[in-house]
Amino acid sequence: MNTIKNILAVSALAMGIAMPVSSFAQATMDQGKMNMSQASDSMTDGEVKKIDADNGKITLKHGDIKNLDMPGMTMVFTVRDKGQLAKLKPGDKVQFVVVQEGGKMVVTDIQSMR
Ligand SMILES: [Cu+2]
Repeated sequence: MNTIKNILAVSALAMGIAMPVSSFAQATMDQGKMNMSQASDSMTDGEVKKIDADNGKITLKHGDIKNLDMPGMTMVFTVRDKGQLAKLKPGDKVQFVVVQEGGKMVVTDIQSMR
């Protein structure tokens, strides 16, 4: 009898400890997922500096890229869809979406603000 009581007490205790931990882990994970999906959709402001349509590259002076934790700077991006470069020219104000893919920054969407 005592053994069963002890087991019950121990498992109740273990559950009391385990529950908050797992619900905390769950909440953290959900938040992580939420942040990621929000981040991948977030547009970054920028200004076109240079376009290399043949190689699908664009030089952008960009604002803070929240999803990549990158402060504003001027840098070269690879554009996934080269066709999107056709309607842009240096000096254009743009909004773009950039993701990190295999260590490379890839612009998945870019739109002129005109
Ligand atoms: Cu940058």
